Amino acid sequence: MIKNKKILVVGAGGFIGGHLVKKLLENKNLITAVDIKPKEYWFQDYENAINHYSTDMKEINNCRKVSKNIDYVFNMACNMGGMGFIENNKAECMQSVLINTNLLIACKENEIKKYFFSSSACAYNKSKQQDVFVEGLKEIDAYPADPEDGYGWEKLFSERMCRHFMEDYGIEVRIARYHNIYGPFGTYDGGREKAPAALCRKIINAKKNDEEIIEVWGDGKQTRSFLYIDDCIEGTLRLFESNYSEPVNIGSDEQVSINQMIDIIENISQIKKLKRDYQLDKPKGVRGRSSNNDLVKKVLNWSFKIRLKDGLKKTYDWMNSEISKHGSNISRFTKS
Ligand code: GKE
Repeated sequence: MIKNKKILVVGAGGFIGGHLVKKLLENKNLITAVDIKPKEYWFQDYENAINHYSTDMKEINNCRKVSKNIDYVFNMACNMGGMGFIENNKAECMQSVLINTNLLIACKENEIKKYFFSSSACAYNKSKQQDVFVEGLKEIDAYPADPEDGYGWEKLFSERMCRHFMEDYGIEVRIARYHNIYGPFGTYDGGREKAPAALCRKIINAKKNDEEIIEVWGDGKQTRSFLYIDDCIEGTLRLFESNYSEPVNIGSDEQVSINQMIDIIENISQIKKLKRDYQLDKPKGVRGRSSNNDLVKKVLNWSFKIRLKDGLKKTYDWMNSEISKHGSNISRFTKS
């Protein structure tokens, strides 16, 4: 594991960024933590980071300032969320290209040695994702290019920007395509939440209010795979320390339908089976998606360990305690 290095984490106030900073601090690294959100809205508190900045990294001079005298950079920052956000905020999502581009320019000027970019399964060609229980996406399935509108194009374009900064200027880049990461200390309400947290919230509230029905986006048959945050961080750090500089999946190949995920969460909550109001007009994204992990096993000897039912239990329990603390009031995890 990386130790005693000066590391800049951009997006440190967010879900994956927050868990990454925690892990890097445990390994005695000197962290500069940056996020656009004001510090009181950061998802995790870590006083022992050496610098905290709340600043807009779409501005190149902010990128220049925070990347001075740094060894490694992790770009975990983008304006994103679940399908409910990215389908309705395409221009907002595309502007994250300014963060990655300006950060790379600043890294070149400040002679940064190694750079991580958090890409996404949304970069994959949509034609490979039109059925339920599809074959897992292989890294080559990103081309010919037909990614998720807005957000997916930003991720794919930014992957290529990283590659050309490596080819032309020698910055070592590492690129992970994340497949729907979930877990505690993530968004669970307010519009940016992804399906695991959204459905945990709906079932927690149905139990609390003794309701018998929950709203489900789509017909519930659509399929996904979901990766627990601890596996995501372990895979991210193993990729960063490897010599592999092409995009690679960091995901689970445990593909389930949304209905099956709801069954798992109902079992966790020990609630009687709920009626499901299928809302076909709500944002659905692709019909089916999963991660093919052949390449990541080959190049990193990594595979996910935490099964969906176990990761959902940890997530559900954390959310249950959060919701009893905050109720329906705005918390840092529900701000839109
Ligand atoms: N968010 C949400 N909320 N999704 C729901 C809900 C709900 O209450 N009920 C059912 N779904 C369904 C969605 O309609 C979609 O078909 C599926 O769950 C997954 O939705 P999601 O977790 O919001 O996002 P996606 O997996 O479609 O896409 C996400 O993929 C990630 C990478 O794997 C993106 O939104 C990004 O968060 C990211 O690229």
